[in-house]
Amino acid sequence: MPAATAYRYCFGPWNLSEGQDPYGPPTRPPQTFGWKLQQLKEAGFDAMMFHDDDVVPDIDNKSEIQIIKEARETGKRLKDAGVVAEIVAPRLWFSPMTIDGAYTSNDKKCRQYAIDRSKRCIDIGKALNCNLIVLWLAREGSYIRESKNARKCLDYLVEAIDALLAHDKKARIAIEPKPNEPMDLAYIPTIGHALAVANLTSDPKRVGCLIESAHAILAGLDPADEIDFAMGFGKLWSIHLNDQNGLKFDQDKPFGSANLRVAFNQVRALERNGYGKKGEYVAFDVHPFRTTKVEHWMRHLVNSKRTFEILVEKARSFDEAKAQALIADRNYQDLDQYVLEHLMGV
Ligand code: XUL
Ligand code: MN
Repeated sequence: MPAATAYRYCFGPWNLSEGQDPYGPPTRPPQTFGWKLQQLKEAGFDAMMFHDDDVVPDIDNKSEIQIIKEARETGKRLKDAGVVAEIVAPRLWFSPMTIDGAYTSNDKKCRQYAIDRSKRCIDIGKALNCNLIVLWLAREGSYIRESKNARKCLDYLVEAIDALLAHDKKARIAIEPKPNEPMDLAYIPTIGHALAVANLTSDPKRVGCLIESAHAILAGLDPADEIDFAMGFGKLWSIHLNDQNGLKFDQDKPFGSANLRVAFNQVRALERNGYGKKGEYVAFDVHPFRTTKVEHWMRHLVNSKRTFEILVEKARSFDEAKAQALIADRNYQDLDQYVLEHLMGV
């Protein structure tokens, strides 16, 4: 039997969010990067994931030299703390230049802004000793179909990714699909789309994907099947585990919070494919509930990690022989019940 994976864990500064939503202001005061780093260490996490402007705030108003200088300073703080930078993602959805999309904006100047900003993001990654760049393609889609030419937008996406691959021969790009929000519909809604786009680029080996549980659920898919699919191509380079109660806004609930069985199947899929054995991290893209008090600010992360670890035990203690016998007998009724009782601990 292959050795069991010893998982390593990650979250981002944005996962210690302050509680604002479209209907109300923050409910917790902002905290410094140093405080977040200390929380991460104390809770036994190994790595931090970043947006470019988590590392260099106000990035659009800084020179390339200043950006690298600040990124190196953060790199040193991480090194001193013994924390790895797992990924860096360009925040391509905030600027006035990305109102109508980033790489797929109808305005050439805006498309160029998005490419230039993404190149700076790769430079920041380098300064943090991190070559994995995540693209959550937030505004690459449309509100109404007639506003954009989806065929042209596919070309724009490939051109942008090619420009990033050429900027740094060591950079790897992981596309994080999401079917909607903020757009009505996004151009890269699923892992199948992400991997198909990877194949159109100049160096498909360097383009993979990141699965987020909630995003797969919003696409009407089971995240476990998305994991098996991506890992069949050797392309799952990071994962954002969380949960989602049905088809509504992106909830980023604690892992397993809405559907423990769906969470269990994600863990089984990660286990059977050997996720983590090539150094991939388990990241939790979860947010505290708006009601969370300051003194409970880390609970959603600590609890998600604990649920994951318990489900790893559940996946390892699942009686495969019993399951296989039920499968051979096409007795999926009792297989279903066995899964429920295994999860209930009876
Ligand atoms: C948005 C989302 C992002 C990405 C990183 O739904 O998940 O936080 O993970 O840009
Ligand atoms: Mn995410």
